[in-house]
Amino acid sequence: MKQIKVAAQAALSIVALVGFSHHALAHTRLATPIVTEGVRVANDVVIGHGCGDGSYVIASSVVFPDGQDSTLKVNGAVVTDKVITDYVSNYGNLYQKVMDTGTFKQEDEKHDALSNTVGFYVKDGKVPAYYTVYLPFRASAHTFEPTSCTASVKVVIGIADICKATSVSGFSETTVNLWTPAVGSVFDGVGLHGYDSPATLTITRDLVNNPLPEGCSAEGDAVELIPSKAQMDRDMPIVVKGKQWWPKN
Ligand SMILES: [Cu+2]
Repeated sequence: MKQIKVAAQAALSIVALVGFSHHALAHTRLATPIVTEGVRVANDVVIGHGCGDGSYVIASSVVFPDGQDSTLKVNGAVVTDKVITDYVSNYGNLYQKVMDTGTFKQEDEKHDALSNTVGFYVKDGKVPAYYTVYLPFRASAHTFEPTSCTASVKVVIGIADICKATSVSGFSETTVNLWTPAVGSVFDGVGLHGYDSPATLTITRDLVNNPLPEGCSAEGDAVELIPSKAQMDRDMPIVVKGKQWWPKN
């Protein structure tokens, strides 16, 4: 009997260890990270855990590449003489927040000067660190340019899960989880455990209805779209009624 008790205690302490190590938990990713072109998808940002000290997630900020000054990569190499619409003919304003104020009481989309949605934020929440949260949004159908060799497009997303609203200098494992591409913005999170580990949405070509044209390689081109430093610095902050709430100034 005594031996069983010891074993049970050991098991309990393993559970406790795992529980306190957020590295054992999932990073913030999309519920449906791979979709097919031409299909509109109800998707979610899935927040996997709170901050390093077990503190609550109180807000989250999401940025999609606007396709204006975003970095384009084709088969891993940066391309500067093309634009995203050479590959995805309808790129722009494809993402809409699905309203859901059950967990975070306040939310809004972020729009660029042309009213295109470039991201969204949620705030006024109090999510226990061990909870998983879904932030619903809709990704409209992406249409691949039929004359291009595009086989897939990976859209790189910038996300910040905020546990304490601080200034940039206050970013740490206990105040924010940054799931952003390292593009040199103040949201890179150098040294934090989500460094350069962004969530992505990959769209694959519908090879039945939109086969690769002649002259393409058998596997086609893998395209990647990454938000620019300028866009990250401009669009990651949470601004409510003209006033920046995060990061604090
Ligand atoms: Cu993590």
